[in-house]
Amino acid sequence: MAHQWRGIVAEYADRLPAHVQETVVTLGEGGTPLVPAPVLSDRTGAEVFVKVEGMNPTGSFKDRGMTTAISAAAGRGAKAVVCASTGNTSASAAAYATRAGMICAVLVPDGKIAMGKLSQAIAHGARLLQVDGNFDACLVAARKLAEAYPVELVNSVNPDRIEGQKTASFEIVDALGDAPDIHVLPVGNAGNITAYWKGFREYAGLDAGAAHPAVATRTPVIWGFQAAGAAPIVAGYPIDEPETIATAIRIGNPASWAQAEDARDTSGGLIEAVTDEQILAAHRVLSAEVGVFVEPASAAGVAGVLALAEAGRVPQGARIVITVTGHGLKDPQWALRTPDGSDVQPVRVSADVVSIASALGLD
Ligand code: AN7
Repeated sequence: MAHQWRGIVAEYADRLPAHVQETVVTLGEGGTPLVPAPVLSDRTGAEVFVKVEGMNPTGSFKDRGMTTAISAAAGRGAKAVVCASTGNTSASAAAYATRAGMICAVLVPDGKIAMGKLSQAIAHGARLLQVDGNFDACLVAARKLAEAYPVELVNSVNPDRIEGQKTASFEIVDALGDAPDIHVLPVGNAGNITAYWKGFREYAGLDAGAAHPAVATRTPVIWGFQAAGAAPIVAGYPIDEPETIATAIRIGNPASWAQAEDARDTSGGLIEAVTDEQILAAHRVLSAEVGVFVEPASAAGVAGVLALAEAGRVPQGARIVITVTGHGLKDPQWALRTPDGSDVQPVRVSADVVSIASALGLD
């Protein structure tokens, strides 16, 4: 049999802590495609790739951190885990906890998570509670629950999550031969930007990577993008009532705020905001022109790069990797709406070839 990708814990064993490797709980996460995006290169004057994290087992990047967090919990003999979630963390936690034979409790903001994610958490047997409050309130409650009761917290404030998620940076460097000039990603609770920065630094022989031969000669500049209605890091203060159609990043008080600022400042990067309109326009470019279907939050990075390109702020010829974080099937309704907000209606035809050819304009 040809070599099959074994999941990030086995593939990057030498770069991950020993305690996540004793009882490995994996669904084969990682090894996701790094896809050249010539359409985005043309529009920006840069050389653009997208790292398609929707290709993970539950359809988002969260699986990288969940294999490590659940493996560590399993190694300690944990029986139950809890997370707060805008959707993807709950889908991933539910799948990995089920795999490990653990109970998984998830706290989600009432009515504000995409249907695909809700159905995943339920399908995988999570004890799902819709909380009367937003994500930030859910996270406060999840933390308190984990402090007072025998359940482990698997949000990205759990350092094992960051360890797993940093492997996306390793894969990018392994694929390109060195770090890109600029790495771009959406920012919500800010765990992923923290993890990418850690991974890029370690692969460049910095921090914990000093014990290993350096794989990259440099670290990239980090660009993060928040949704305009949920952009606390851009504003400089928490947003009490965050609002955006990109429900995955509808977060007003990110847990890893300071780490995100460190990634931005140490890398010489930026964290800026994109509007819902810019997010939906980028979503359409990705699906209709690049061939990659993502959920709205995942388009925030592309929206940001396109906005900066229009403003003449993208360095020409730079190699840019944009992480698109979650699959379009999580939240598919956005594809069925035209830019002016009306519903897309499929064309109906009778089952004869002449009508079909005529409807296709082939006659
Ligand atoms: C598709 O699932 O916070 O900045 O609870 O689902 O690491 O939070 C999801 C976040 C980007 C932001 N893209 O990442 C959750 C949750 C997608 C996401 C983010 C999320 P972070």
